[in-house]
Amino acid sequence: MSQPTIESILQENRTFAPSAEFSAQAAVKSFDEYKALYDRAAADPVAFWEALAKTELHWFKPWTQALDWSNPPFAKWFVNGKTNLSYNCLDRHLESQGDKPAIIWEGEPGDSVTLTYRELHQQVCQFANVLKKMGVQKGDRVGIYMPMIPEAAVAMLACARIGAVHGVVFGGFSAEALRDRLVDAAAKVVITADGGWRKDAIVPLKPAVDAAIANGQTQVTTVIVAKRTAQEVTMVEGRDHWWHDLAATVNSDCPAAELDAEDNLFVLYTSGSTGKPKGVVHTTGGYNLYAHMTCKWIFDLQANDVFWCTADVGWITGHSYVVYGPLSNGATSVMYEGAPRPSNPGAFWDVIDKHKVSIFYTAPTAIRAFIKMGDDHPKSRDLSSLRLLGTVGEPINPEAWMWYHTVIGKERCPIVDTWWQTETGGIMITPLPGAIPTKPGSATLPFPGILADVVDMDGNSVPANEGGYLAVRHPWPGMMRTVYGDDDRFRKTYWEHIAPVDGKYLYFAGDGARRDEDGYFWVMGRVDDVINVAGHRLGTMEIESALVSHPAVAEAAVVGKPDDLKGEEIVAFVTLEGTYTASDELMKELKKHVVGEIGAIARPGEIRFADALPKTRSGKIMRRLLRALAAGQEVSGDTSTLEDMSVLEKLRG
Ligand code: 7RM
Repeated sequence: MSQPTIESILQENRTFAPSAEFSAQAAVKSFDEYKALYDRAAADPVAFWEALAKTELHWFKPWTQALDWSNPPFAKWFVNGKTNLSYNCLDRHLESQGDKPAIIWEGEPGDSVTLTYRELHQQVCQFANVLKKMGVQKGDRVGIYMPMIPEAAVAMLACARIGAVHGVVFGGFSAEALRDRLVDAAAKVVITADGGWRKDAIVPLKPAVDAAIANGQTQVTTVIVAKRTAQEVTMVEGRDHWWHDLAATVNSDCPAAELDAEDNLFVLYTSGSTGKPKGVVHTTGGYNLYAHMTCKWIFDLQANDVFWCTADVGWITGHSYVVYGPLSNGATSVMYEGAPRPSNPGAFWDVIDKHKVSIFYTAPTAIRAFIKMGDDHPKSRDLSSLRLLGTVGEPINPEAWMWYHTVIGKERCPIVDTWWQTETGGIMITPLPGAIPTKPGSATLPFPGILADVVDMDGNSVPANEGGYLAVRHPWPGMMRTVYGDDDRFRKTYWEHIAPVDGKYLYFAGDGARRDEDGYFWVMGRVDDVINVAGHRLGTMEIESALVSHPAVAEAAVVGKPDDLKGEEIVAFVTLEGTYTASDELMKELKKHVVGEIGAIARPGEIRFADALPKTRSGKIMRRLLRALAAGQEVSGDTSTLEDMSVLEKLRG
């Protein structure tokens, strides 16, 4: 091995198998069945995906080649095949289940709307005609900056229907962040709303669009505004139009365009730790197949399931598991506008109770927030409709996993801890819930057809329980195709970090991980965040987990601070559970606790108590900012994705 990667220092040994009842009804029913499926797919991944593409999706015209990998790292899947994602999500379900709910939407103030497949199809066709009328053509980029209302899904599906490329920008982002993305994508049209409801207040959106366009950097000539909150907005004559006014001028007859499998479907921006956000490009056929299959098998979709993924459509999770995955499968998808808030900390449990949600998919950061709010909220609602739980976004610390398992799942629901990225299009490492026993904190095993591994810098697999780089050895249909307008950045960021082995390219995910003796993956955090203590490279996850396993700690983030002697010293930022207060005693106790859980090597040199940690809007801790604070430096680089600027001010003290 040319250089040490990451050392693994924490072990978690509990195992949870699905119940016999769950396995019996699941798509994949046993570990042996998973293993056989996995091995068959691994022996010939292209044949595996090709067979599924034939049976699971509608094609106007078949492909001539399933995978073209002659020009790595630029993959083409289902070459020359013609299909349409909106057709696969809507039209093909109309005859068999036109009256089934496609989207159950719940607004924060308690208003709700159910759209059947037939109704959603009608709205999508109508809005696709609006887009055409406004001059949107195949290949044009369309910005979507909306709250979580059904129109957001309608707008996405309408773009997909006519071959326009959507670029959804999370509605919580600032006008500047929106502008950067609109400029990069050269979007001419933006779809927005007057505002949305969040935490009992109206979040205005239209003014941010106006500000993003104001200085003339974007190419936007048309803004379409859905009415949600009905507060006063300024409409610019000739540029701005109300959604409902335009819709009244068109019919809802709009056949799905026969698109090429490799036509661009969307661009979604993801912030790297440095530099400007990358526009991750996904294309039509491969993405559709991947979102479809992962949603079907991982969430074990059955005819009567009510599936709720809490992600905003501004994130990849919202693209793949609020809109495209569930609808492609003909499932019922719940969309919720709001968030748990002081006036209703049990808001999520109300949604589950009211709509009889059977599958619930959320993020560890949300789960830790629920724990902090107390068990009374979930315990006072009827959660008996739940049968399966999922998490995504970060490693889930075993404490949070156990709480999710007992308090929400009543020890009855399997938990799928799903590892994936904006770049991967869909879930990559995950339990199949009826087949794979889970271990708290592990995303377990790769999805069939995904040749994931933990490797060193030369691309060699590292032995069991040694840390290394999470990588994928073979292309998969849902993989990103490039960085928008920057092929070079795509190649350098993801494919050249680890040297190609025998001319074979490996996808480098940027995460550190280890595999245990059963081959289970344990993600240890971003390799950019690794801390180097006296020559030992430690991932952030394990130390944070050890801290959170102390009853006083609600959340923890650890970073390295330059140290003359050791290279780096560990600095831990910690938020406390409600009943605890910061003290020197507690600090000493926490340091001792980490030493007891992991060993002296992981002893934090410093512990700083904080009210809150700096997070991105999707809940990921921004350790880059904490690193600067710990080192006493000014925070530099992009902070536009920070959820709450005041958190940073407070930490600065
Ligand atoms: C889906 C999403 C991707 C990064 C990824 C990891 C981290 C996501 C897990 C996880 C451990 C998980 N897309 N990550 N899921 N780490 N266990 N189950 O989050 O592009 O926004 O982020 O998130 O570091 O590389 S993303």
